[in-house]
Amino acid sequence: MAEQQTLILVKPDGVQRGLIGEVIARIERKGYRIDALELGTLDRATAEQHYAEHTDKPFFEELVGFITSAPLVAMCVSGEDVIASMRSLMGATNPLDATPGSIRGDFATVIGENIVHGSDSPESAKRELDLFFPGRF
Ligand code: IDP
Ligand code: MG
Repeated sequence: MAEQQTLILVKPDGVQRGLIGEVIARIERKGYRIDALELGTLDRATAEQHYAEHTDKPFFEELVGFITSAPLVAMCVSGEDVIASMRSLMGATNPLDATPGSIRGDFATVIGENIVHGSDSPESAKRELDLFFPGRF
């Protein structure tokens, strides 16, 4: 058991579909805390840094184009083992594989529009929180 912090995004598709409240409700109902929350449109440079691990993937342009296309909500979420637990609440990357009851399993149909992002390790969480909330966590 470890107290952790993670970066959660409600991506532009989630915001446009009116799912900000749904995602926040699931986070709070689980028992995690929201330590910071901001709504805004990501600039290209920040998006490229955020998804740096995917630079060479064929879907990189689509990914960066989509994540910068409209406002998103960025949150710092904290609690016991929150990094892995939020990945589980989110469901598998491809909504086809995401378990019903998970966010992606309940609300998404295609991989490019899968509603949420969550950091995948303590190292990613630190890097991503520094990018979205510089100097705060
Ligand atoms: P994750 O969001 O579950 O951590 P990653 O593999 O880190 O998944 O991919 C980042 C995001 O890139 C995914 O959430 C998804 O929106 C998008 N993505 C991943 N693979 C594909 C693909 O094959 N085609 C289009 N988009 C993809
Ligand atoms: Mg990822």
